[in-house]
Amino acid sequence: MNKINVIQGDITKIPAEAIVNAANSSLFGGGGVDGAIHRAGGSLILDECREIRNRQGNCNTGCAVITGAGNLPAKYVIHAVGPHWRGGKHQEAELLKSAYLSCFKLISEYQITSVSFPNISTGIYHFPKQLAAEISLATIIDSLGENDTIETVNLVCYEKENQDIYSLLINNGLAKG
Ligand code: AR6
Repeated sequence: MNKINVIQGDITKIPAEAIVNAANSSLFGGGGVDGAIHRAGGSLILDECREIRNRQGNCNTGCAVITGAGNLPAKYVIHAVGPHWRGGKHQEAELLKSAYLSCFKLISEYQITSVSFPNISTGIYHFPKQLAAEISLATIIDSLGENDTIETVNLVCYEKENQDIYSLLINNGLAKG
């Protein structure tokens, strides 16, 4: 039985088989949750990101790659690149959905049983929080229906506002596709 948990906290402190990072295309780290994950995980993660870049170049917006998790309480980090919000007419919604779907492709491939997601794109990339939560929740619920291995999905909100948005959506069954 799949379970979605909405948790307020620091994603680097919550054990899960995979932790999703809100990365950028360079995969070289940055601020926000990306900075927190690289700081807590140690240099091994950046080394693997560098290898991936050498192999395949940038990770495009809407795509994701997977590395080990270094010192984090996890086995994998899935680095997903969400869109930078530029007013809403630049395929931001589709690209955010694609970032979550790319994570689920890797979750299936690596037969991952538990995963924690941050609120991708809603910080430094300024994606509106309500719309982002609707897209992520709908995409996650759809993906859970097509995935045999995943048992637990943690929606880890650093900000209480995001936690409240998710809780309301789940309680009211308002997730939109
Ligand atoms: N645990 C959980 N969530 C967190 C944490 C944490 N430790 N820290 C921040 N958040 P952001 P983006 C939340 O800015 O908008 C980086 O420089 C934060 O409150 O981390 O996708 C990358 O390298 C927000 O709700 O990611 C990119 O250049 C959410 O994580 C760029 O930022 C996402 O905020 C990506 O921007």
